[in-house]
Amino acid sequence: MKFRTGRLTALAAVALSATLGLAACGSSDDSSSGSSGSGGSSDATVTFIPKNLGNPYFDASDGGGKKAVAAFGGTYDEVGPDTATPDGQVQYINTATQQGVSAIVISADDPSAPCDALKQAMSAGIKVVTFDSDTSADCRDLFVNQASAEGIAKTQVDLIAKQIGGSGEVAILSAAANATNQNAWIKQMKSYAAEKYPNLDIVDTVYGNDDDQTSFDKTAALLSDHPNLKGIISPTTVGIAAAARYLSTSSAKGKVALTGLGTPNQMRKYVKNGTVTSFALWNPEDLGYLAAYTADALVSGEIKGDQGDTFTAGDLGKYTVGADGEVLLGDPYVFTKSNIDKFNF
Ligand code: RAM
Repeated sequence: MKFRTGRLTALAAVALSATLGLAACGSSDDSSSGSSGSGGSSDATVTFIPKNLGNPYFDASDGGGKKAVAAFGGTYDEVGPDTATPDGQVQYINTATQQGVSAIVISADDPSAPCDALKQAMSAGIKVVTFDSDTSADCRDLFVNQASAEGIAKTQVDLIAKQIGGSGEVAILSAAANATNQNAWIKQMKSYAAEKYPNLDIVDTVYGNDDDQTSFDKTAALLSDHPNLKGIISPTTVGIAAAARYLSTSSAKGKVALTGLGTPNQMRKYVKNGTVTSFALWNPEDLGYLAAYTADALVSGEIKGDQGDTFTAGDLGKYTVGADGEVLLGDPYVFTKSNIDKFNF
């Protein structure tokens, strides 16, 4: 997979400086006049809209986007809601459309709530790229997918199965109930678990809304509602960090296993103190970087977005548009005590 630690360090520095440069909330306008990278149109204005601001995952992914936009010489902006609610992104899409940006790059909180606004943007000539969490296919030009849903699901179920010896009660602590990405992964996790681990029962799915406190409270409720619980899968970076924080000071530490999708920087201390054995993720910086270059390839006319179209995404190299307008980043990566210190995002 495209997961190069050398580049990670540089990207982490960019992500950090992007984060530090952000206003507490709202917009981080930044015009760049860097040198032209491979395949770039050089003057695209690209607005990133994350599911929510203040989520370290999107600080990292949008930081990767900012680096890409600087490399091809465009103008980067990031705006978005504070909470991941279904229609919270609509006003930011409308503003970007009024501003006449070249492209909107969005991780959607809901598959359909932002659709009317995105369709208006597209009819105004704006290229729309979803990344991380897709909309319905008719509301965007392309979707930059971090990894296949099957791969993400299988990785997490195999991790929890290994940690609990293949049998027992497991619960899922997800993000928002409408999140396209988590819902696709949960569906695949349930069918894969039923087939591969007949003695592993997924007994509950709860939603922390990608909010730290809600996710923390939902973890406490899961433990009291299911006294025989052996494991939790949290396929969201906010959820797994909050669940780890709860477990780390509770009597369930070391007894109830926890895995899912997390960032190494948020999870490091819980891996080191024995609350968590292993978890997974892709490189969110690479994901944002690829999404920005995908937008630029559409804006410049290098690609139309048809299946089989190819383009170069700066340092990441060449990509091909697959079926259903998808561009795939790579495979999930598993973090453990023995490799976590190699990563900084
Ligand atoms: C959270 C968000 C994001 C998801 C990651 C794994 O940060 O829900 O959409 O991809 O977790």
